[in-house]
Amino acid sequence: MSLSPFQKEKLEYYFNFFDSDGNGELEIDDLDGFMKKVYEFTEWEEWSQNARDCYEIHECFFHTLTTKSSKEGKVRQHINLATWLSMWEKLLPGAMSMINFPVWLRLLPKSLFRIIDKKHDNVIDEKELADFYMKFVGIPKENVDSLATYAMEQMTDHGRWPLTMESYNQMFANFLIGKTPYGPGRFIFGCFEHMAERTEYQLIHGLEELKQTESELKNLDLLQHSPLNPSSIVKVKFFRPA
Ligand SMILES: [Ca+2]
Ligand SMILES: [Ca+2]
Repeated sequence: MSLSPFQKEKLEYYFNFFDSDGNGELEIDDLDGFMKKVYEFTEWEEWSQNARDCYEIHECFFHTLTTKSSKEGKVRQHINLATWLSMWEKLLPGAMSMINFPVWLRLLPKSLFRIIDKKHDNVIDEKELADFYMKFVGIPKENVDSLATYAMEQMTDHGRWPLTMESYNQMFANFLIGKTPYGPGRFIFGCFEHMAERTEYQLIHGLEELKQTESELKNLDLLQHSPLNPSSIVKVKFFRPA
């Protein structure tokens, strides 16, 4: 399966998200730098249960990543972007939700949810999301508030479906699986709005892309809520007229 340009952009961001030393490769040495960022953001003590859980999940992620990418019996110690993308080309086909991914990947959004949910009330609110966008993703302060407001509207259908662990997982699956820049999963890291603007008009001109987007959103909708309930987290307003 080939990745769409938007998927490549998202997955490249996700690669850099873990490449804490910025050397263009993922390796076990990135773990400490990544965890340092987590400790600074969450203010967790290193010995706390939250910190240890997060460390274990990401240690397993880095180890499995290198093992999975081994070639001809040789374990790769360093994963470059091309290897990372080809891993996703194998993992993504047929996946519709996080449950379709191996455990070592399924734990990542759960861990990220715990990182963002600073108040530990099992729901991500707008302030927490804004804080994450600004301090962890590095989105400029002047853009963060309006972005977080819009992101929360889109991810919760204007507050109807709070951003719990369950719905966050579905957003994260849409982040990984969504081929077009119109699903709510683009707000996981909040830094892809330029793609939505750039391709806004292509959507209505490209029937194939429209069908693709519709089917992605339909999948998400079916997973999110009962098919009997017409209320959907995904609104038609993604399809803006030219
Ligand atoms: Ca690195
Ligand atoms: Ca919270």
